[in-house]
Amino acid sequence: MSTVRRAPMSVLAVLALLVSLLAVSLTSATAEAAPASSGSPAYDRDHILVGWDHSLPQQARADVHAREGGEVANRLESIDVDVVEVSENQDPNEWVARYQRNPQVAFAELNYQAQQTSVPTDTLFEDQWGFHNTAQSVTGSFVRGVNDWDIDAPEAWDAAFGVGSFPSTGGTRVAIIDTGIDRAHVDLLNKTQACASALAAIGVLTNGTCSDDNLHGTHVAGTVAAHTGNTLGVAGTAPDAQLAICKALNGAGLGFVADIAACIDWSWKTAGAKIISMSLGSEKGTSTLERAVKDADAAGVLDRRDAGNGYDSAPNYPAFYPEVMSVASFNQAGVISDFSTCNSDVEIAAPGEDVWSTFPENTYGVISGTSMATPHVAGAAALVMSELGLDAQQTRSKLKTTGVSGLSTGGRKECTSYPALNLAAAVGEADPRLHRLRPTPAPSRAASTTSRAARRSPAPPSTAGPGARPPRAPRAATR
Ligand SMILES: [Ca+2]
Ligand SMILES: [Ca+2]
Repeated sequence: MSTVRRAPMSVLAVLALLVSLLAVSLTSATAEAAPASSGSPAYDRDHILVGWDHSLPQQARADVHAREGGEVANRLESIDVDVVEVSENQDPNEWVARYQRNPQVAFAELNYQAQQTSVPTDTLFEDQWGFHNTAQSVTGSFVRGVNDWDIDAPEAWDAAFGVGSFPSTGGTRVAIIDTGIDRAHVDLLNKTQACASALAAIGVLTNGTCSDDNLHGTHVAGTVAAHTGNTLGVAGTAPDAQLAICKALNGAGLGFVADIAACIDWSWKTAGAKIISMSLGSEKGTSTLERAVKDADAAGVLDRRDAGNGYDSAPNYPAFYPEVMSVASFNQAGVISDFSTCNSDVEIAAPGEDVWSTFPENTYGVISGTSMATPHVAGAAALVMSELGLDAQQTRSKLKTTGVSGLSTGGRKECTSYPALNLAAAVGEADPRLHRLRPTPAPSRAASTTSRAARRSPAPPSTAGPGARPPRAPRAATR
């Protein structure tokens, strides 16, 4: 598969134009900016903007300025707006109010600061439509995307970390119960703070060993917390999150309830995780699993679990327990995935089709499944917890209430239009108006030296634990 993609020239041109406009507006501003307060963007303390009706004569404008004591620093003639200097130590908000009261003034407003939303430098970011969807063509995908069906990750990262900053430590600890992890993957290096496995079917844990002999767990881990902005590979939903990995599924993607329960217990008791991400499931509910998730819940740990790849509405455990937040999958066209289980238990939907993330041995690959949606929600929960200081239940509620409506059910009667995860809304993006200023990203995609194992698809492992229904497979790599 080619590693070089066509970059539409029109998009590139638009990008360059927007970036240069924004750069000019920022670098030419020597004025001091007032810091953004909650919900309000930063603005220029030294100037306000005063707009006129085109018909108002110059002399009348000058009279208004004379009356208000304003000096014109610059005239934006084509749009009839004056940039007016605010006297030293005076509040531009008061100046705006004063000018607004003058009937000859069409409008007066603060000179807000705009900034470019930072798009991380990761070479495969353009394929990560779930973070930022511009209807780009995604390598390995046949789905035609629809603009902005994504979780608005760049906006969220800006709000959380500041523009251009992607810290790789300091975040919430997320446990992943799966097939393990390639800890040495360059995009996951030093991310794993605790590691164990339980594979003997009897719930006995071995500490310090959690290597991934499948690929599923490594892929999930990358979606949660891959190093971001490191000019390499993929970005992670919560770049600063730390991982606790418990391997309860073997190389074939299968595991037993006793081992999964032991891992749940380990995740919060020993590994100190605040969030548990489980991309596994069984159609059989068991009291053992139920007790394990209830205990974790009582300890304030948030369980994320995919709703299953059942193509139907049958309950899937442990997702179906009320303590566990279950996650459905949607695609880059804003449609609930055909493989996603839909039932009354689903609380939120997240990107789950054609998801690019880390594969073992420093490679990357694209796979689909509710397994891929879950780590988006787990990562989002991690970011919300650390940024807003919320507990598990508050985080769960925040993710749901800030979800975006309008997902298509794709005509499936068993599905409803679940809220679509929106990371920016969940962490409280500073200024939603920046959406409109956001340049279309066309990150330079120089031939990557990183091996890009496009669709490395070995026999797809079962998503699931015991008794799982093998996924129907309209697409090859559904899991
Ligand atoms: Ca977006
Ligand atoms: Ca990366």
